[in-house]
Amino acid sequence: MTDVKTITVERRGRVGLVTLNRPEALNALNLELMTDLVAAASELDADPGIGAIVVAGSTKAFAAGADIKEMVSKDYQEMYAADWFAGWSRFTAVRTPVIAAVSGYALGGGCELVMMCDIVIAGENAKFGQPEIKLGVIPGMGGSQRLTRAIGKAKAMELILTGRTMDAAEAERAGLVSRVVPTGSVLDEAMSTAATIGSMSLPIAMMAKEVVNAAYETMLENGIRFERRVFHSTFATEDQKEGMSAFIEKRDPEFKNR
Ligand code: CO8
Repeated sequence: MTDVKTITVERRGRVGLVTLNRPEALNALNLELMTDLVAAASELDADPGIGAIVVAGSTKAFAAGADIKEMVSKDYQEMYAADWFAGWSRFTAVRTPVIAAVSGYALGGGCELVMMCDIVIAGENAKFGQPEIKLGVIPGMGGSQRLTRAIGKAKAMELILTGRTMDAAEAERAGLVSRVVPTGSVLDEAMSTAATIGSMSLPIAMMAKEVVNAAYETMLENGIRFERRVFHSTFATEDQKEGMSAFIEKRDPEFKNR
């Protein structure tokens, strides 16, 4: 597979490694990156020589969210018409097991991408959170639904309503991550877990993934669609413009409606 700008793709034995590559924006998930990542994951998924996929970021950031600069000036009509983020459903349709190797920030859309993966190996420096409320929006890539299922309502409410981040130890206690390892070992641990899965029967691993997801995802689709529509409607508010502009201008937001 040819490398594209926003990601790199490698095949190591039966493991496909996709590395997010927008260091200048802490791997913020813009449309181009989403398209590239979804295409790469789909291509690896279709390859019977690949038994597991690892998605990794950099040491500083797995991904610091959806790209605020790309979204700041959009209005409700544009968000709704483009069905912004709907492309991620192709990532969750991947049948091959996917492991997130998380170091540094996994915030907003980055945390939501982590939760779309099947196994999460986190470094001690990992930080998880849904800070969208500070930007005058809400999670839009499944965070309100998946975080609530992963860590329970009380903790999900606290994180989503305050924008507070969790460190790796808290995320492990809460059930968001599979295992915490020293930051320098995250990729090795993720690759070795992937190699173990890759040594199993691929169709059986796919079946195992499918049945676990049946427990986790029943009724999830409706919730995801509802969340995305409400996310789009935040773009009809002045506070979304103010929250996102304030981030880009490196100042505190002055929300009109508080
Ligand atoms: N989008 C665009 N650019 C970003 C993002 C982002 N999410 N995060 C960081 N960057 C950029 C910064 O603007 C900066 O660029 P520049 O050098 O041009 O000013 C560069 O990356 C480095 O960032 P910082 O200087 O801020 O780095 P720090 O180490 O000081 O801080 C933080 C790191 C704490 C991670 C900080 O960058 C931060 O708070 N980022 C935003 C986190 C956030 O709010 N994420 C949620 C985004 S909204 C979202 O994900 C919604 C998802 C669900 C709905 C989907 C929406 C599309």
